[in-house]
Amino acid sequence: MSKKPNNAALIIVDVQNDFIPGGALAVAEGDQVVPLINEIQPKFSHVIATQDFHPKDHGSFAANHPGKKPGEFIELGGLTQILWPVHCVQGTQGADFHSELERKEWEAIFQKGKNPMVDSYSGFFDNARRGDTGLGDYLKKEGITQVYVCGLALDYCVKFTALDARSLGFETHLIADATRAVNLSPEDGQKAIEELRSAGVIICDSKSI
Ligand code: VGL
Ligand code: ZN
Repeated sequence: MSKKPNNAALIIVDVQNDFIPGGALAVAEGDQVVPLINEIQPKFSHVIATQDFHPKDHGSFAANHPGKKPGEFIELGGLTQILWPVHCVQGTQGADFHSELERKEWEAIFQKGKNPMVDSYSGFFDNARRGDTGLGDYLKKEGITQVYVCGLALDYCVKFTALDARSLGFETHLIADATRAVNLSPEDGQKAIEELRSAGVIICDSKSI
């Protein structure tokens, strides 16, 4: 298929070493999205990435709450927060993008999760919807009206990025085979797809791009 029009953007969510098998918050088969994403990048005139980029004192890390373990819940800044292993700490190799992920087409990287008091799954806003990364304004300024979302992890950052894109009025596509889920519960990935479909997100796969 030929190149997408200028009003379409690919958003690559958090394809970082800590989300790849062997990483601190490994997503099963997370590495398998890399060749698919590399294959479709040249089809887009706009390719944008997000990067989970936490300070080491981030409140979502179980290690910063004595006696707590990953998977337990706390209250953080008034929101219920699930605790994660330490991951994607600024300046560490775990926060770097997968080494085989092609980056030459990227025009911007939006970092998130920098405020220690609030987690940020979406590439647009933090979980309290107060902090704004600037991604929405950027897309609008570039005249983008359609976004295609892929990357890691389907049941967290990919899902919330796609839901926010939809709520901001973008025609939003999920490239389902170019994502993988954390699946803390076994059905979380499938539930995320159903939730996205109900919100008006179009589910597609990389071969149809
Ligand atoms: C993510 C959990 C914590 C993700 C980031 O990229 O999906 N999940 N931080
Ligand atoms: Zn994170």
